[in-house]
Amino acid sequence: MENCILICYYLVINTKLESMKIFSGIRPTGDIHIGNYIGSLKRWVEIQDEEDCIFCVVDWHAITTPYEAKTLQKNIFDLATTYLAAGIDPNKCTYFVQSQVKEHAELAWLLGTTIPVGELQRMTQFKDKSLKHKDNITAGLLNYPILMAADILLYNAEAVPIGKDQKQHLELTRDTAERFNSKYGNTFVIPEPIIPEQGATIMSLSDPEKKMSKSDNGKGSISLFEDPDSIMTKLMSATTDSDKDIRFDAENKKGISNLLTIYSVFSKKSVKDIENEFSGKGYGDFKKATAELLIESLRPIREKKKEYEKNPDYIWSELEKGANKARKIAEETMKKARVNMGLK
Ligand code: AQP
Repeated sequence: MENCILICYYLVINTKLESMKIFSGIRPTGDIHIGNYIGSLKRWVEIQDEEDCIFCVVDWHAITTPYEAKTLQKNIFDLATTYLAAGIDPNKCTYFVQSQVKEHAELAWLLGTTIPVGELQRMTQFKDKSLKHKDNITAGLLNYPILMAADILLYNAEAVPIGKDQKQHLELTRDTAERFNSKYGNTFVIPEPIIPEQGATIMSLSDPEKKMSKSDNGKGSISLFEDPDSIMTKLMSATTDSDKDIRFDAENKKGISNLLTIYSVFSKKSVKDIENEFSGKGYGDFKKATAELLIESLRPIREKKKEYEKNPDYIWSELEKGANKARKIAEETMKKARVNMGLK
């Protein structure tokens, strides 16, 4: 019995010692889509048991593109509720809203003094979003990756679960930390990206050349809370090709390959098995089956969200507790960064 207690104690301690520090966040810019879910949130839920995770609603990032001040708090609440509905457990991780921990802004300022403007101007997301929001190319949009670097480095994160579209920003975070450490002395941990093997970029259903995106919430994107009829309509009208084979070919059959990826992630079946299952069947059958699978897979998340929405006090109080926990870590890192830079 005593031995058993000792072994259990050893396992708990050892698991804790070996757990990795993880940070990740999503912008509260509207209902998240299945791409955000597959690229990040789903992975967060899977790793929260083993790793030391910090999951954030990154509201300061949301204001870098045009938004409505009147609906921002609602979007923050919706995203915080979505995290829990998808399976994030605030007892297993730290869960909070970015703007409640002011150290994110302070560190972003300090890091900004070390990053050449050219590096920021080269970011693909800056270029894409500048084209999309031609009348609103702000310094905030340019500086987005500095704030993202601060988010990650404040918590000594060793790994960051992201979709492929954020890989370049993570590389900039790594370069920033390395440059800072070599100039001012060892201060920051160098983080690694965690990019899903499957679904690193879910493409738009209407234009499989483009990634699925929240701001493109028309026919191309499926929200986690999309109603079943709409899921069916969007899937049935998804852009495919003139061929007949249900076969994965990311180069020549982007639309069908995207649907195969989605089907595979939600069914947990391999792409090969799905190809065999649908061999000889038409695109219409496969699209209908994908829609039905999505409707059933998203149903529990939709139902849980409705339950959580009835209890906003719980959501806000968990976020506040999380912010208090996050602030303690952030303050420690800031002290080190300030001193190393010669500030008080
Ligand atoms: N299409 C995608 N496939 C896989 N992963 C994706 N992510 C975004 N789009 C896809 C991942 O989702 C996480 C949260 O993204 P975000 O909201 O913080 O920022 P984003 O990349 O700008 O997402 P959107 O959907 O394109 O939003 P909008 O339209 O508001 O800009 C990140 O890990 C991202 O990689």
